[in-house]
Amino acid sequence: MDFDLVVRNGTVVTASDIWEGCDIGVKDGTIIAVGPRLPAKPGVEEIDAEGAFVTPGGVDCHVHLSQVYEAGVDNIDKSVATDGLIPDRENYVADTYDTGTRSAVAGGTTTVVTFASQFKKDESIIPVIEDYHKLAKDQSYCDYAFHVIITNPTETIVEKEFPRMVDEYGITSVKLYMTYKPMRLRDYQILDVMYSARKLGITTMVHAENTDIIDWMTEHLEKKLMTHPHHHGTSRPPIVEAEATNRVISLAELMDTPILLVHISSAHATKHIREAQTRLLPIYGETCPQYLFLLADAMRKGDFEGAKCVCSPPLREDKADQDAIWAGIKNGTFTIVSSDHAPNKFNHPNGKQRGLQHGNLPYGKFRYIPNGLPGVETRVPLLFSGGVLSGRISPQKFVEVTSTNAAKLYGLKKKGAIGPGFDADIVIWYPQESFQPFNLTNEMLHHAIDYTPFEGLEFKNWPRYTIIRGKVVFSHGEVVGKMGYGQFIRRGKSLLPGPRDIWLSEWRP
Ligand code: DUC
Ligand code: ZN
Ligand code: ZN
Repeated sequence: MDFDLVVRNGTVVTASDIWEGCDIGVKDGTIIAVGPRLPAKPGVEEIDAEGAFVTPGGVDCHVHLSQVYEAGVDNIDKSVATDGLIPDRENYVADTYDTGTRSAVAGGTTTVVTFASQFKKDESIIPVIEDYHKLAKDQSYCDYAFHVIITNPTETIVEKEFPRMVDEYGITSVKLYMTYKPMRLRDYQILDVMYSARKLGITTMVHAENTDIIDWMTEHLEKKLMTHPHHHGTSRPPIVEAEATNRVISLAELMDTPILLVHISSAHATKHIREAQTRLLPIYGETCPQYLFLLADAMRKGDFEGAKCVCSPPLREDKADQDAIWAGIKNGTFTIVSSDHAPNKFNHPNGKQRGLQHGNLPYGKFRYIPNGLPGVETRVPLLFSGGVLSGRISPQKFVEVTSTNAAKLYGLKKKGAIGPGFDADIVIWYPQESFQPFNLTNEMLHHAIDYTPFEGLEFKNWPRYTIIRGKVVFSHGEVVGKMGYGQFIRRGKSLLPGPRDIWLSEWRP
């Protein structure tokens, strides 16, 4: 056959199967054959996988890049942004498309879906989408697509612009926040979004936390000077996530529309999702490596060191929450494991240090610490090393939750699998016998952030090659791909089950 790349002798894994001694034949960036001893003409590029695992490139559908920075930085409503919950990301406090996607490919991720974020006062999402296109164009090392964050769902936006978003721009998902003053939607507004999303086949992602509990707890903790970074967790006990999760599942059931609960951190919320799925509602769950590998004690370090691990929902106190999340991956409650790469530099006045700028306390005030952690590069290796190689999940489950399901959920039809017709997005691991486990340091990573929350963790393997559409972009620790190689991907509708046409009242919206 006429290949231009053959990956030889791998242990090829898909979401359902493992084939040892398997080759992958690639032509013009597409996989055209998978099987043993593929015949290739002389001179064709070959990579010997040496019996090592070969998996589909990671698909990370929860990545924040260049958010706020430049894309309407003049547009920020400072009066609401100064509550510290929207990080001011000018001065490269966070990752841009350049640094963030460089980091992605170095960790075996070949496609990211990032966010184009509307500001509350914006009356149109079209310029928002255009702004993010400008930020990403010619900047990306890997393929990319957008979700749109909706903070102001006007009638014009949901009725007239959502159809344009889907048809003209190829964007088939939105994210909503139930908390954060500058972003949150009331239940009424969530129904407005769901009503339109249902008609158009849009997947709605929801950040589910009860905003009034958070506000009340934060005010009262502050009066008692309980403002150390770890009290970020005190202000958001698991019931904060569980109540909002249960409520938004009810809204989705009323509207008969699929939703994804993003970054789920606790056993309680997981139970609500599981129960809804058991009733066959199209409710999907996402969790993240930080909830699998870190606990709240990471926020207790030093006076302010713990700010590095402040994210929302917070890391949990109780190992039982972590165990429930692992169980939820195994039993299928969690459709995907994403990074929620939401980075801020630690040693920067506009980064985590914002938490020290109020009140002269050595441990600062948690409410001003920008929420979020870097993790786009570590997600796939963490799940492979701490999941597959530690015996917690099978190689197939790893592929399912880090790649295949994400591609299906978000309508990335040519991504997420090793099979004829799929893009040749491939990760080749090191043969296990020859790999020397190591402890991670931030210097090994390729992001623009000055720390990793996973510092010191042991890795038992790491991607040896990352290949995107048939091109090697990362090899033996070095990014060899070019900025701008990554392409924008127009997405189709979700390939996972959608509305069921079962209604709770006589009126069928
Ligand atoms: N939600 C996210 O999705 N990412 C970072 C912070 C947050 O609250
Ligand atoms: Zn969120
Ligand atoms: Zn996020």
